[in-house]
Amino acid sequence: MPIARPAAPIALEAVELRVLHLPLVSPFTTSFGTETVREVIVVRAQTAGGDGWGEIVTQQAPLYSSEYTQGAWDVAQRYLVPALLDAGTFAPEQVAGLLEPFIGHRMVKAGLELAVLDAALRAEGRPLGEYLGATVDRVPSGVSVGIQRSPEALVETVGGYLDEGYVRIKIKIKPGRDIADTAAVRDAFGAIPLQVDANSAYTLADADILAELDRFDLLLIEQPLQEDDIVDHATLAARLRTPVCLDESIVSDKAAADALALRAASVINIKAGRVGGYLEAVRIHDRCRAAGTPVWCGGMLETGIGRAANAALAALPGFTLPGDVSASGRFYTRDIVAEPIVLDDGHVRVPTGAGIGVEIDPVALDDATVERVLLRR
Ligand code: SMG
Ligand code: MG
Repeated sequence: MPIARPAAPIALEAVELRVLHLPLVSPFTTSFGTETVREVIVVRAQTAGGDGWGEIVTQQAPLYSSEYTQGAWDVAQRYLVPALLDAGTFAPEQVAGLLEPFIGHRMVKAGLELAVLDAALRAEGRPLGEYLGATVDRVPSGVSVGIQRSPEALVETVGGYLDEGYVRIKIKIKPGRDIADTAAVRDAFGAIPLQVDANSAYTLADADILAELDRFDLLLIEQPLQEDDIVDHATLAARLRTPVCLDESIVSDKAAADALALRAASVINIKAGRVGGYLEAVRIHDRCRAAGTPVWCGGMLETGIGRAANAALAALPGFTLPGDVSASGRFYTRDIVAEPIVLDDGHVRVPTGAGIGVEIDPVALDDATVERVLLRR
């Protein structure tokens, strides 16, 4: 269902942007690199009716996608925030249209839209989950596990997360760290819900190796090939028994429609940042639900801001697989929100407070801030 009841317009007075550096509890390694500190941009929309918060989920370097933090920092100040400040009074549903002339930069657009949406919903006393169409009050929590030193170390790390109660495990793979890692986890833990994420590390020439994963009865393989390899993904999907799920390739509802039409994916990972916002994310959800295609909510190592919003999104009825919606403590010893997201019986609660439903911890926010700017009308 599209948004049942739109939000009331807000009068945007100023936008504060901050670059944060948040140390990770342990290094996070994917096929494209290792992160030890999360660099992220937090957005505060100051409106006549109060503040709203959003998060721009770019990474320091353009390795996951073409977006990166200093590029986001520049384009936000130079073009996107001024376009919103010039518009003055508008509804959250108008943000995407106001920013549409500017090509790409979807993570920036998503962060700005979320801040405006949060301000509007807080002013109305409406929770984001209710606004987006959530149908449950908690969501099953999966965890994304980075590549470890060895398959043995991976088993130990996965065991720790299972002990914490996570209901689904995703392991990162890359060429040379795929079959043995997956086999080690299957051998150690039996029939747990398990999936793998390659972050574009393979080509169609690797199809034989990827087909070896079929014997592990995985929930899915996520983004084996490059972002723009839609046809190759379709070719690969026809060869594998393991369902192919797209992440990086799905940059919009249109991209989702094309991928489904070409049978390039039978599952879709929805990330609001990657697709330009929570409203576009709902459109993809609606499309996939109508097509009978399962979706799940991806993660971008969000702070409590994006993590709370993701829990709301993941509560929509088409999210039939557990998402990468884990506890704040999965990545951070100290989140920037007053109520960190916690794991409760393998689930994360959908916040019930107005807007994103979590309050910012101003001291934690200040302590993590490395750059800050205020843009006014
Ligand atoms: O937020 O739990 C999280 C991270 C989940 O693995 C995760 N995200 O490709 O799905 C993905 C990656 C993107 C970020 S990698 C640095
Ligand atoms: Mg992924």
